[in-house]
Amino acid sequence: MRGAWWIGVAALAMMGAAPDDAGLPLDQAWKKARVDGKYRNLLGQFKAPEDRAECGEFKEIGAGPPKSLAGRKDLPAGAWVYVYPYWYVWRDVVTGPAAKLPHSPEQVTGPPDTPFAADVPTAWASLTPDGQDEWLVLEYDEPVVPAAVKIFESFSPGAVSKVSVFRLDGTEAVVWSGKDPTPNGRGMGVFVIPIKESEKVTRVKLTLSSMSVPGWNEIDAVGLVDSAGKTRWASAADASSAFGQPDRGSAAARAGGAASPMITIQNATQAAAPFPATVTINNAPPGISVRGLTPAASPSAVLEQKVLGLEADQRRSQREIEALRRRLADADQAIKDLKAQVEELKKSKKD
Ligand SMILES: [Ca+2]
Repeated sequence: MRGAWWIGVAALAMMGAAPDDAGLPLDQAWKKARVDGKYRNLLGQFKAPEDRAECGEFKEIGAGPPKSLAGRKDLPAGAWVYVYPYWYVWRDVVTGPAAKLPHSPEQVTGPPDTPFAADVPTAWASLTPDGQDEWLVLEYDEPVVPAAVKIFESFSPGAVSKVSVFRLDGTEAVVWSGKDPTPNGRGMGVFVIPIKESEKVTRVKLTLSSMSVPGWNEIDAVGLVDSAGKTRWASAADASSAFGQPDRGSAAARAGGAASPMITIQNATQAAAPFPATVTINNAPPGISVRGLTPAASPSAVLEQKVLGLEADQRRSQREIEALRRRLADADQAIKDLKAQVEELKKSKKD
């Protein structure tokens, strides 16, 4: 009996491992579908095992969709790659180093590089400060079992309302939702979300309640911490909208954003009160200059941004005053205590 049972298990294991049935392990399939980094920003993943008859184990067809999926209305436009049993649809064909436009989602790739709270071009900013709620999707080169997500919020923080990860079969799992604890008054902060997830993931999606947290809720970087504690940085990113790029992003962004006021980078920096205007330029990546970025600001948008910056500055000063008051009170008490001790000593000497 025992022998027969073992033979049965071995037969099942062989069937499971046979490439004919299961295809590649999903992390290998993901890398194969990316074709050595040629494609980035996955827009969708569709199961079509029957297409192996035509495509084999792997095929790049460029613009899709394939015949098997023709007629479906939910298919994104992009580059289609088949790795049995899935079609992967990519937004980007990488032909060289990615251009990092100021405030674009690509500014969230790589480690954080915005050293202080300010509206600077090294972080992602949405098209409008509060015109709509926003999303940001980060993609990582290496599929990992995640232990945490670290969100570097660099301006008007506190708007993240939901975080989800995408597993390698394309399914999305919400790992956190609620009120972002990053203090809005502090100007910047790092929001760390521990994750319990047993499957490997390659993408992270943030949802931001931008409408309910005033100002541009800017994100500088999003780290994906693996189960060994190593932090990975995104290699590609996409967002619902981007500052200075009214033509990209969702239909809602285009409809709602086109009429919204824009401000130039220079004005935005002046509005972020405590930092001098030169900060933006000094900290911008090489090659980025202020010239030709965005149309001139409307005066009301500049003033609005200036008020936000001054309000944040005022809150910071208020906290510093409160801290100084507490230190003064502590010092007063310490002096009183010491005086009392001196009196005690004098008294005991006399006695
Ligand atoms: Ca906002």
